[in-house]
Amino acid sequence: MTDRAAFYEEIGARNLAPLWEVMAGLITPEPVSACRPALWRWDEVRDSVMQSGGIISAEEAERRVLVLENPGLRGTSRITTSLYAGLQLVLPGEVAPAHRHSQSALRFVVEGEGAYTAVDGERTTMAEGDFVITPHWTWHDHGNDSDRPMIWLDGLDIPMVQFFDASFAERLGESRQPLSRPEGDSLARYGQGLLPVDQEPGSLASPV
Ligand code: 1HN
Repeated sequence: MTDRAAFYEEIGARNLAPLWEVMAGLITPEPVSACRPALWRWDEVRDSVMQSGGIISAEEAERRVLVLENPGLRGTSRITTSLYAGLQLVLPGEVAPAHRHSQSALRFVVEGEGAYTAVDGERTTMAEGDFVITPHWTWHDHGNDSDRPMIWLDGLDIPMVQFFDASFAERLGESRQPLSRPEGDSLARYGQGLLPVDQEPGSLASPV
């Protein structure tokens, strides 16, 4: 064994490592990413998402989602180094039970009409093209009382929250959260882009 190898072994036992062996890989002249360009074709993806409906229920899965996993990041549930994305299916009559977590979510409705998501005590009925935000630590559940499947794209900041070891979550223990506001309340209150004069900020997240 060379002097260096012996030294590395010795300091390794003290949880020390020589920077000079790894420095060029740490501080690169240009950004280095394991993330690869990838394309998901809707006809293939839709076929797989619909098949998942016969494999598991939304209730059992908690969230029946096929994760869009970057080919350079397989096994990490990431579409990019910093972002999670997946396609979620809620079939007619199904409920995805209420929970909340430190991660924030956004959703783009891709297919369907008439399913709802409930966020923080308010239900929103969704249709293709809608954009819904679910701020961190807000209770949320989804249900489909329509007669058509609904599919949407979920985007979450899971890798960023993981990076800071800040992931925590809670299940409500009931499928649907209690509703405290009528549908449309958020739009009526904040949809003009102005806050009511007496508004007390309840959290750092947008109330919309
Ligand atoms: C989540 O809460 C949803 O609420 C979707 O619809 C995808 C992926 C990982 C962790 C939580 C949802 C999720 C998720």
